[in-house]
Amino acid sequence: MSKDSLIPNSKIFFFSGPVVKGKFASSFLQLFSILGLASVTIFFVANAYIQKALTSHSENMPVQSELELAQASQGYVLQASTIQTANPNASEDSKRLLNWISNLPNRTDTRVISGQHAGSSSFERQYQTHIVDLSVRTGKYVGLMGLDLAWMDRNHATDWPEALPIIIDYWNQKGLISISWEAPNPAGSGIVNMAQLTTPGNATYNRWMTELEDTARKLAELQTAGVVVLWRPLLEMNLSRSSHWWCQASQQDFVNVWRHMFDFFTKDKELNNLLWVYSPATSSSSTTYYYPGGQYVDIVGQTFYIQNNPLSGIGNRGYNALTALGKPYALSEFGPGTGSTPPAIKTFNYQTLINGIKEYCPKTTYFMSWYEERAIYNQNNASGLLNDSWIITREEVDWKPTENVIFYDINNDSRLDILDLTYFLQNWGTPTPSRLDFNNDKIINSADYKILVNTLSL
Ligand SMILES: [Ca+2]
Ligand SMILES: [Ca+2]
Repeated sequence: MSKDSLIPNSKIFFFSGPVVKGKFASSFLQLFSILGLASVTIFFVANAYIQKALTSHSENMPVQSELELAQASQGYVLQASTIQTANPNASEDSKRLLNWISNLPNRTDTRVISGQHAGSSSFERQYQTHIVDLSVRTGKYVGLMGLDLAWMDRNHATDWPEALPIIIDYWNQKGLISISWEAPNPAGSGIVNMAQLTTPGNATYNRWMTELEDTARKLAELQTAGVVVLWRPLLEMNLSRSSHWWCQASQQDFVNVWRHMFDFFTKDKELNNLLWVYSPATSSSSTTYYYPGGQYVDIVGQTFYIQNNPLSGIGNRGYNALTALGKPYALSEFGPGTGSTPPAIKTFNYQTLINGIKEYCPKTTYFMSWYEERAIYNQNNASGLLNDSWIITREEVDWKPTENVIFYDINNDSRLDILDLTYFLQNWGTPTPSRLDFNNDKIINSADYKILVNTLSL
């Protein structure tokens, strides 16, 4: 390549030159001023890659072999900056939604999805109070609606048909969907021998498989409707034995049951619309003990009830250990009060939650407020919470981009910004076929760089 053709464009990192203009320049300058040292790091990394590109690549890259051209038809070369779903066959929407969620902590605002659980039984009534009435009061719908399949099982035949159209409509209005599953006891009652759930040839196994079949059917109905689900099964597995029948199993038995469900749903049932949420209860020691592995989990979270102490102390009670797993993190079940005792109505200031997230757990990508007394609707300052600049409401859920954005969005977070330019430079020289070859001339060079820069400055 011609060095002269690239060097002038690299002036973008010095805030001069004609390529820095319009919205991109504005957002870049904003990022630079806010992120400070982080942007300086990007500057050095980017320049290092420019220098590497200048010295190690030429305009005259080899012509593609027939084999490589055949591979091109299989899709783009994946970039290191793309977060992979645990299920390799996850739908494109599932993959893009996970990347969007993963990148939320990179933002300066609109970075925490607001969530409200709407219960399980009598779902329609609970949806009306917790979600709709809340929107009437605040002018905002929460970005994420939650429910639990408990009380929607085979013994409660009317609840699921009642919930299904509400879920689909919420999704079609840009809302995200979280479904927990406090599964019925496959042993009927009492202690369950967890090893039996993955070993055919016993009555407990047979009942468990019947429950999995029934649940898979419901999730398949959502897949048919195009709904991606944040799927949160076997939650709070580190609580005391009396809390849920799957609690305090042996580590290996629990991991086996999780992986068995994962394989059954993704391989046998081809449910490619699930993002798998690992969600223990708050603990200073055991939040990662039952982690089934990065190949079986997309998002990590925890149940957190704050009592009178707004999120301080969460670092050593789950946040540090869970975020270290390298997955997006969530307050996947949140509420004021203790686990067993909810607060009185209208005694908790809900703005405390987002203020606590900013101070103590800023990597939080979403929260899911629990229902009834703990719900946003039943406590104070719902408007203060939902109008905070960090909060994402349903109107602000923007994971689904236009075709043009998809084409240039290298890190798949549905935004065109400095991160894409950084990743482009980091991946300079990627063998074609590559999505970095924007002009489709089988070479990744300064021409593609110019196209990206011009796109970002539109
Ligand atoms: Ca992007
Ligand atoms: Ca090219």
